[in-house]
This record gives sequence, structure tokens and C-alpha cells, in this order.
Amino acid sequence: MTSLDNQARAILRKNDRGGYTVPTAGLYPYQWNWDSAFAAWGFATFDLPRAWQELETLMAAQWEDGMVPHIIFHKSDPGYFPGPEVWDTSQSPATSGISQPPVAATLTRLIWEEDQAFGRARLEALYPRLVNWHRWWHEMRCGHGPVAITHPWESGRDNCPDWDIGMAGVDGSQVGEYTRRDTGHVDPSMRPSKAEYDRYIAMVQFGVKVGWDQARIVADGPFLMADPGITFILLRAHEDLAVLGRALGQDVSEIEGWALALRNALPLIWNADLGSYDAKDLRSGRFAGVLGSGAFLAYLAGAGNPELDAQLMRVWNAVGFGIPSADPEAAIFDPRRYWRGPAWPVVNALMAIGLRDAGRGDLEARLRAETAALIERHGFYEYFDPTDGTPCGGHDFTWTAAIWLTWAGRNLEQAKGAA
Ligand code: 9WN
Repeated sequence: MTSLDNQARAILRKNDRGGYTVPTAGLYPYQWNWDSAFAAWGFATFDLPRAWQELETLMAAQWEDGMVPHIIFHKSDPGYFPGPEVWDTSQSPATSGISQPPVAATLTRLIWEEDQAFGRARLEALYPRLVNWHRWWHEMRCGHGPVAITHPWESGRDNCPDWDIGMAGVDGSQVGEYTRRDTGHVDPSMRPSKAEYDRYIAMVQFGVKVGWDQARIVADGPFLMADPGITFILLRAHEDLAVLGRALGQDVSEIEGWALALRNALPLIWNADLGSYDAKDLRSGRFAGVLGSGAFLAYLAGAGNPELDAQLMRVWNAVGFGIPSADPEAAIFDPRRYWRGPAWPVVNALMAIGLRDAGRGDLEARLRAETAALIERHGFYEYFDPTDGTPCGGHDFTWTAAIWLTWAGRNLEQAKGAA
């Protein structure tokens, strides 16, 4: 075990608030949905019971309709805005009113594969909750075919350029006064702008106004865009959930039906002019026209193709440190601003699973080496500038530590010795 392994474990322990993990102290003081699933994967490398517990606290916050919210506000903390009183969802524990990328089934499968001897009872308890959540995605978010998001935060890739055309139609001028907390924790030039934040809050206020009625939000809300990233993540997760269901002796035909419907919808998010999968504004039918990490998550769902391969190599070779979240040769590229260019270890890890499964072990190894080098040189930061490796955002970050333990740093010493 390396000292970085020890540091990564210590970060997971330090960010543990008793059954759930915060992404990083200060900037993100609550339980976030996909962060928590990655934390569970990280814990699984050294504490399997704690890994299951992380998934259990996440899924325990499931709404009656099946949604698993993007933030669970276990204990109020003035360090984050917008907090529980702004979301006002009347849930207990308090939660936000949107979801986040459903990586949980995929990571549960990986954890289960490490713990088949003792994990069965815990998997049996989680499984119906996962199925209900996937049904919620199918029924509430897949009415147009691909996965629709009702708020950029639902995508997990908050202010990536994919959402610009949808955001342009959101009126943020009436949200009133508020105080942001994020810019007190990290350099404001790395975070979304005030105009973007006003619109984020306007979307939350719409949800509150309609009592978080998801059908109304989809039908009349200020923002509705097809997200290639979640589409691929959910497609992969459906398939992993079906594997788990079969292992438990369950009938998985409903899940297989959701997966088939989603796969059949992929042509709807292929933008031939761009030569890539692309986000689409579902109100106007217009493509976003931007290439980014959402498209490259296609590999996770076995949906790559030669044109996408060429795009991947072009954007990757244009930078030196991981796969950028936006096209480095496009005008919108901003290498240090949240999701508008930086490389995110956690997204690299998802793409790596896909590249490996696509038989591109060479690319997986390259991505792994680049991600490991960033962490070795700079530590467990939230994300990195892909042009020079500068560390950005929050420090001692849970999901970066988890990715180190599960993938980027796993067996690194042995791999180096063998090279
Ligand atoms: C809003 C916690 C989360 C991640 C998201 C990331 C960022 C929140 C924010 O932090 O989003 O959900 O306030 O910026 O974009 O992917 O889950 O790490």
C-alpha cells in the first residue's frame, strides 16, 4: 500500500459524517447522490460494510415516486447555498427536488462482485429501491426518448456548455437577493457566473411553485434538455441492474425493456453536423452543437463508433492531462472553469470502464496513467486544468480519493514495477 492509498482512505474517513460521506468539507457539506455512490465504491476497497452503508443512506432518502434526490440535507449547514429552506421539498430528511446521474446500480454491481459471500442480504434490500429509481427515470425523464434533465445540476456536469442554449431561455431576473457560499470557498473564476446562478435559482423556485410536481416541471418548467451523459450512464446502469436482478433470481424483463427503449433513442441525440452525440433543447428541438464529456460517456454504454473515436482522440491529444469536459478547440473552452473544459477524475474513471469494455485497453491505460499522475503530483483535488494539470476546486475530495483507490492508483506500484 502506498502513502497515497493511506491518504485516500483517510480522506474517505475524514469526510464520513456517520453513515454518509460529504464530497468535501466546507464547499459541499451534505450527501450528494453520485458522489456518494463513488464513495461507496472507494470504501469497498477496504471496508465493505461501510460501502453498503453509504448506498443504504443514499437510497433511504428515496421519494415515494421513486426519485433519489441529488442532495440529502441530513443536518442544516449555513456553508452551502441553496440549502434545504430554498428547495423546500417537504421531505424528511430534507432533500433537493431533482436527481443526479444514476451511477449507483453500476457501482453497486462492482461492490457486489467484491462481496458476494456476505453482501447478498444488503443487495436484496437495495435492489427494489434501485429498480424503483430506474422506473422513475424511465417514466418521468424518458418521455422524449433520451434522458431529459430539468435542471443543469441534474446532469452532474452543472455548467458545461451543453446547457447554454437551454439556459438562455431561463429568466433569472426575478429571483431576488441571495448570498452565494461557493465563491467563499474556492476561486470565483473557477465557479459558475452570477447570471448562471440566477437561472439555477429560478429553476428551483419554479419547482417550489408547483410543489415539486415532476410531470408539471417536465411539461412547463423553464428548462428541459436531453442529456447524452445521463442517457449513457442510465443505459449502462439498466444493464448492470439487470445483472444484479438475475443474480437474485428476479424477473428482469421490465429493466431489459427500459434499456432497449433507451438504446433505440440514441439516434435522436446523434448530431450528424457535429459528428458526435450532442445535448438537445427539448423545447425547441435544437442541438447544443458542442462536443464534450457527455458524448464520450457513450463508451460506457457500448455506443461508441469510429466517428466518435476520431473526435475523442482529437480533443484528448489537444491537451495533456486527461479527457477535457469541453472541446479544447472550441471558442467556449475554459480550462479551469467548472465543467467548461477541466478534466474530472471521476468522469475519466467512467469513460475508462467503457474504453476497457470496448476492447481499448491501450486507451484505458493511458487515461489511467494521466489521471494517476495528476493526483500524484497535486493531491486529491476536485478537478484539474487539462492543459497544464493545475489542480482546481475543492481539496481532499471524496470522489477523487475513491477513484484513486478503485482505479487510478489501484495496483499502481505493481504496474510500475512491471513496466
Ligand atoms: C450542485 C458535489 C457536486 C457534484 C456535481 C458538481 C457540483 C453542486 C454545486 O458538486 O455541483 O449540485 O454546488 O456546484 O457539479 O457534479 O455532484 O461534488
